[in-house]
Amino acid sequence: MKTDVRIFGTVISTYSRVVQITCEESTISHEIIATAAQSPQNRHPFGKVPVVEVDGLELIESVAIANYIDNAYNGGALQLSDPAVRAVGDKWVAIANNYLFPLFEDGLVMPWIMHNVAGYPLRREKIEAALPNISRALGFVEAEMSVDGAWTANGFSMADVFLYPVLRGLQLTPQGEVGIAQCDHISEWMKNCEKRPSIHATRWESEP
Ligand SMILES: N[C@@H](CCC(=O)N[C@@H](CS)C(=O)NCC(=O)O)C(=O)O
Repeated sequence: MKTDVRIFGTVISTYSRVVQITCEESTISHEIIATAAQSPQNRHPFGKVPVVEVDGLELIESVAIANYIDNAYNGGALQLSDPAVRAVGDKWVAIANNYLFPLFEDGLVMPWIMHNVAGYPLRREKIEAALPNISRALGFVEAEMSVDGAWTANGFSMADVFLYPVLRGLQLTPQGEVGIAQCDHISEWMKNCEKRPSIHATRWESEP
């Protein structure tokens, strides 16, 4: 039988997982066709992954991809309907994509991947330089969650779909694990997300 969604991206990738979680939530089939961002096969005009094929469309940018799949196959259930509540969710998706992901990826996730997977020396100076900003970012998220639950007060939504893989990638690094363990609200939210079948079904191979 034909797979509904073809994800051209790296197998262990934050944004491939965003698409995978959305497919699981929408109960449609999906597969990853392993494609490195820098490979000549990658069709993304800005050299990012994933590129997604669905319904004869070729889509890029995870917000557009996830919203399309949710709208076409899930009745838009991951996008909150009340405009004010939706604005809060959209704010958190934007925070995840514009601030948290670049900070975590550049400062901790990639240095550890380059070290553990590609065998390069660990770039300790890069990690040391990034840690204060990463701590500040985690502190901000933790404080927001402790006041009003931030995005979590509104049930599982697109904000969770984006924030979970971004924070999970960080948590899989030694310093990220320690940082998140110090944040009670973030830790509890992550544990709750992990009970969700879509999160469980899309675990990375590298996850314990
Ligand atoms: N704005 C893009 C970001 C995608 C992105 O940054 N993907 C990462 C992998 S998770 C990537 O392509 N990294 C390789 C690179 O930046 O060279 C989206 O939302 O899809």
